Amino acid sequence: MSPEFTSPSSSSDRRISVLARHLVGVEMDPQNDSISAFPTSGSDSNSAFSHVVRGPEDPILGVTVAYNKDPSPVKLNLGVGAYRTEEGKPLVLNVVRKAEQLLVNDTSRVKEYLPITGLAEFNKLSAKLMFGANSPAIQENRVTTVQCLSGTGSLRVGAEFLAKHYHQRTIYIPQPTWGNHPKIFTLAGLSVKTYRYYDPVTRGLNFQGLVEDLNSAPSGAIVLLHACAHNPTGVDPTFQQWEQIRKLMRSKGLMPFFDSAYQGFASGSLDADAQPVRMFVADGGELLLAQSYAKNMGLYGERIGALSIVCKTADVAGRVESQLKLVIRPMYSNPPIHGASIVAAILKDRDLYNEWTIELKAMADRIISMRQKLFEALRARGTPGDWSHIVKQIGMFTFTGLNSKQVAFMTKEYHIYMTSDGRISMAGLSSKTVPHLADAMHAAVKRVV
Ligand code: PGU
Repeated sequence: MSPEFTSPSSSSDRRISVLARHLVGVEMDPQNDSISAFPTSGSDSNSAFSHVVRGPEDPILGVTVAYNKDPSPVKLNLGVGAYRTEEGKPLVLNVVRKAEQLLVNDTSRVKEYLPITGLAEFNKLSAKLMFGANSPAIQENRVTTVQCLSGTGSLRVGAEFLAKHYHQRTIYIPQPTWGNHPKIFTLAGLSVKTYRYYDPVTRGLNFQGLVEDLNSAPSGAIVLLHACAHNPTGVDPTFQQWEQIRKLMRSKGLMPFFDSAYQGFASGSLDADAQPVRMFVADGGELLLAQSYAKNMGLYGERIGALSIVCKTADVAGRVESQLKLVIRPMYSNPPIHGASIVAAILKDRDLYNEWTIELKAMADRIISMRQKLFEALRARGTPGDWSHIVKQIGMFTFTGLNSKQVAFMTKEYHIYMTSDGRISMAGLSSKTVPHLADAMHAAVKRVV
């Protein structure tokens, strides 16, 4: 039913009319001075989308949405894996500011489209960063690297390529893993299965389960591996275990797909964190790698990352690249220029690169010191349980072992926001907020089972 109004005569009538229009969302028809309804106003029964149901918030990014709505002055966001300073502020690295200044000052730079594969210099430098300057795979031109939209975009492009051109469509992902993995891979056309990874009893790696599950995977299946600083568990295999995983995977012809979102955040060293990937490249076999600069350069919103595919020969790599272009072109045509230019400026200049490694190490060290502080705060409170996993786990997150009820309690009573699986982003914590978190965890463990 569309509301109809007669044309207003007096000024008070006009004001009432304006108010009425505001309230019911109707508009004057300039032709006959009457008022007709917006197609989308009032009841939604005439909308072509009236059947659309509201979707759920994202389990990770939705935590920030809830946090933003909370007016409490003591609220704390430990949901999203984003680095914060001791003052709780987002950080733009100094080296990034410098690189941006260089870019701004260079008036020869233009804003033309990049090629479908992105900035060539960025691609070369990204491959070098992960595989190492002397990597035979790079020297033999067996690697194709394409610039993508951060880690997520790199995973998606890699997955679509596999779904189109690889003989096996099943991808094994660790249990648990980053919540977006199964969605990315399923939508790209792969079928997702899991392999055992984490043992809640030891709060460590279930290596036996991992080996058994990969052993029984069909030959040629794709296996998603977190390159370092496993999300959400903070549990990584030792180098010895990586070597066993590599041998097992190669013997069964399983295809490694590395997700590297935290290079430099695990140990503070870019080279040490690249070691597992380099072990797989050194054996001459093939693999995929998704790289993200969101965390290690703090370029979250620039959406800058890369997909590399290491192939057996340069000829295969060239053909693979031609097909990656066909995946990318109808998806987003070509990638944005700014983030790639920042990364390239830093990676190609020795001084800027060194400065980056120092800033990166400082971020990693601050996270490690937060682990120690939280661990000590819980010990000081006599919080029941063994919390040594807080200092043993690696990277941005602690997988606390708190259950979803305890998490809900901490949010309700202490305004602490985290994902419902009990993961906390250590990078969101500071010396000032550790006592508040420790109080909340103590109360949660004591009062909620
Ligand atoms: N892979 C893993 C393992 C990740 O943890 C993340 C980000 C990504 C890929 C994707 O990062 P990009 O930003 O696309 O480069 N995970 C964070 C950030 C929030 C999110 O879920 O996107 C997290 O808090 O788990």
